[in-house]
Amino acid sequence: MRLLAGLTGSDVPAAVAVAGRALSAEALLAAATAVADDVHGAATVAVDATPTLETVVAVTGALLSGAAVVPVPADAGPAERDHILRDSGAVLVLGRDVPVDVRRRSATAYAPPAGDDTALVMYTSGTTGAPKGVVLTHAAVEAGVDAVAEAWDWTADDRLVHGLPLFHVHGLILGVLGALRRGSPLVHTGRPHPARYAAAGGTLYFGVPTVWSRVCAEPAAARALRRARLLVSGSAPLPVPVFERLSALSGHRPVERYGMTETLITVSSRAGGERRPGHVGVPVRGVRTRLTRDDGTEPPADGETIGELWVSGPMLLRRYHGSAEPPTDHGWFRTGDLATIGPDGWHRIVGRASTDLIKCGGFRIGAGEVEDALLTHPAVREAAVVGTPDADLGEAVTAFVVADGVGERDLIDFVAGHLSVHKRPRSVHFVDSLPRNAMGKVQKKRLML
Ligand code: MCA
Ligand code: AMP
Repeated sequence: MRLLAGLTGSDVPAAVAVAGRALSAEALLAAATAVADDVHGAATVAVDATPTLETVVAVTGALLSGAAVVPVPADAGPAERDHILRDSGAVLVLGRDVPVDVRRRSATAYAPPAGDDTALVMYTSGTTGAPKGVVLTHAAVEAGVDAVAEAWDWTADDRLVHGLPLFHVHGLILGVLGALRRGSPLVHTGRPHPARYAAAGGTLYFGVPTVWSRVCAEPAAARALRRARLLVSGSAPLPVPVFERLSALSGHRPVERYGMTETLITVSSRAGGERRPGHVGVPVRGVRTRLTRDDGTEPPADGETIGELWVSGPMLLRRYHGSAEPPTDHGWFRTGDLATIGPDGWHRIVGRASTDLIKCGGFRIGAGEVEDALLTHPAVREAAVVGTPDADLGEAVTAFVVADGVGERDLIDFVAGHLSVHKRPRSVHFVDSLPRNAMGKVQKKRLML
């Protein structure tokens, strides 16, 4: 299959290792083909996306069979899991209904899917309601992965290292499918711990800002990365002090890139070019960007005037699953991110238009879904959730609730068990009432003071 070109088309046999267990490219292809034999004919297949070799084999196998793959967060509680399975219409869950045995082998030949066929449906949070399924075609994923490979000079000679979750774009599409397509060996460290990054001996490293900040907190680990070729940061803003400290310790000015589940990576600095702290670079191949003000006009590209960032390109989503509304307007996707563009084309992300999307440790968390979860607890009468600045996580999920007879820990554990662990509030404040305007709408800005 074209998306997995590196598994078959490369002279260098890629190997994948996850948390210490490895498969050669040949063995991965044969084990994945055995999975494809199991699921062949199913239109949509979910994968219990734990950070394991089984997940890599399951996703690869389902893609080989031509199914659309729905990664289910490894830490999802019943409410989130049920929503994803029901909404996507996945008929089975690899890793749960159908066990994945990485020792099996098959040589069945499957016809490659068409570019327009759905490769993945990735669930991601909106400002309100439950997560939505982002439909990504094979052609979009190929274009997205190829564009960053070009920007980062990523070849089969690289050895990619990361330990990111395998249920989002960063860890799964770039971090696994990207490696398989390039034919570069992948070492997934299970969890993104600094010492494991240091020990993995990679040339190319991926991390979210929280990971890079933690790497800097362990200087020996950061220094071990001096042997690498390129460090890449994304999924959330990399604080300038972390950029500077990582540069000083590792000898690498990290490449920063910007993207979304809906658009894949659209803007990046280049391996062969300048890296500017606080900036995410210029559009990757095939991407056009523009800024738009509230009145619909385009602000000047002066590096100072802020507008909402719109993007277009071949890697954008096809649709939200189950929605009749087109996700783009004449090919433009409105990101909801506020940005500036300089006269030299360099982009700076300055914030989000809505306070209701929180980026915690690189995870996108909708305030609305956490509020809805809190409100299902019998003791909670009112709830408002905001993102508050956090030195480690970027933003922390912080809840304000009106409730009787329940403790902070109970509510944190309740959300962790109901939605997913990474969406839990990090703190809960009990208040007598929530600040509301004359219309009765909660005034979140007053909670964030
Ligand atoms: C903690 N734990 C709990 C609870 N509290 N378990 C049950 N109930 C609780 N109440 C457990 C967790 O399961 C976990 O266990 C351990 O405690 C630590 O959890 P946590 O505190 O959440 O982890 P962390 O250390 O704070 O995580 C930081 C992190 C993580 C590793 C940086 O945030 C992360 O992986 N971020 C990556 C997000 C990402 O990939 N985003 C990309 C989105 P155990 O240790 O056993 O697991 S894609 C995107 O944004 C676009 C496309 C882009 O641009 O890339
Ligand atoms: P997600 O859908 O989880 O992929 O989250 C996408 C969001 O992450 C974007 O809309 C941005 O708000 C944020 N994001 C991703 N990369 C960066 C970056 N390099 N700098 C700032 N924000 C980023």
